[in-house]
Amino acid sequence: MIHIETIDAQEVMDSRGNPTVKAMVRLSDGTRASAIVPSGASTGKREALELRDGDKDRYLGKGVLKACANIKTEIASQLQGVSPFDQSKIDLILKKMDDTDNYSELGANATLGVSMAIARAASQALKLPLYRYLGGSNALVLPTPMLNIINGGSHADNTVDFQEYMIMPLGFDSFAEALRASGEVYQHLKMILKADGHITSIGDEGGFAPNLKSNEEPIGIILKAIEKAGYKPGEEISLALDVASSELVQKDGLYHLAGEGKILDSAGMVEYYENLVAKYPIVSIEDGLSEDDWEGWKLLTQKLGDKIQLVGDDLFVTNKKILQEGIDKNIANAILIKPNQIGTVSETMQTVRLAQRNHYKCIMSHRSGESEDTFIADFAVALNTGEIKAGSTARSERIAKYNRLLEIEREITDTEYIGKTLFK
Ligand code: 2PG
Ligand code: MG
Repeated sequence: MIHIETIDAQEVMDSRGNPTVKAMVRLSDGTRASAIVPSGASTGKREALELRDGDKDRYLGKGVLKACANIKTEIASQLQGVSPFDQSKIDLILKKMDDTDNYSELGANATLGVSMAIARAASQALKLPLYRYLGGSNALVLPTPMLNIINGGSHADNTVDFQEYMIMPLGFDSFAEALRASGEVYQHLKMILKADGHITSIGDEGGFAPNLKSNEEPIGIILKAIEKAGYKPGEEISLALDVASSELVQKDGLYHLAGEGKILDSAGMVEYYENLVAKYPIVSIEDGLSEDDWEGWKLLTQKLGDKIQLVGDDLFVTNKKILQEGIDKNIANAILIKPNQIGTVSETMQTVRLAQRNHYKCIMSHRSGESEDTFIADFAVALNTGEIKAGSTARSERIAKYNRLLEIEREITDTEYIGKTLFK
């Protein structure tokens, strides 16, 4: 029987130049695989803990040597000899090793790295693509991408309060066509910004980061870019926002839109969104209200829940218990899925299953600090999430995911791209 022989770890760099964990696994048949863990900037309070060394002499305190040491010693000793083909057992062992409910002893960067590396090694030992190993023969759906082409908030040093302005290429028959159209819009957006005298430097996720006068202005510019590229806004390409509004709340409990000098309460924010949705082809808003504002979320869901997708990211932090609370209280209708918010592959899958059983849409997601690792591309297909958020069509750590999806689309015979019916 093939078993896990060695587990190792190394501190490597992420796309923002911060250190992160790479976990390496070797199986008894000689198979080797590794995985690199991503890292967020606008993190939810209830996310699993990312263990950082705090030693200011190294990487300004952000080193991950402790997490790597946890992998090399405690985790390796518990998992050596175990079959790599029983992912839920492996992840349960990891969970039981940590007495806290957010991996604050081992670090979720340690547990997730190991969990992903073992899944990858297992798939390679069986000579199966990762999506097939994790998803079985029913893994067929190529996710519709949400491409973040204008960056603001804590992902860029500009005056735009909202974190992400995304395009969703819904009106296409394949992932490849959808990606091509998105790439064309991105290039036209660059030309428009340049012509209007804006800077075209980019933010953490590869989207442009111009200084604009309001949070509405980027929407108009993106619509122009869609048209210039020859596509119909709202038919072929729609818009999605990640407001990441937990970042906007200040001590007074109100939402401060500093870029346009507005201070709003929850009801004011909901009204703001109702106006935007009435005016523009917006199909999805993520974290429209803060993770602590569950009353506001109720109102938001009442007002817009049957019109557009309302995504909980900081709100649910990929946690099935918090998602269940949201389901019980009729809050949001979709969940962002970030494996490092919860700490293992199996727990991520449990949350997706709970969401899908309750007709909440799932969006597989990268973090703003990423790497060349493409696990989430395979994972999205494996779980038929139908949607993925992986940044713009620039910067290799973003493109790696899209290029992997192109590869998967060529590989699968009965592949489905369901953009046209996603919101019908
Ligand atoms: C988000 C993510 C990814 P971060 O808020 O959805 O786009 O950002 O990784 O910084 O939390
Ligand atoms: Mg978000």
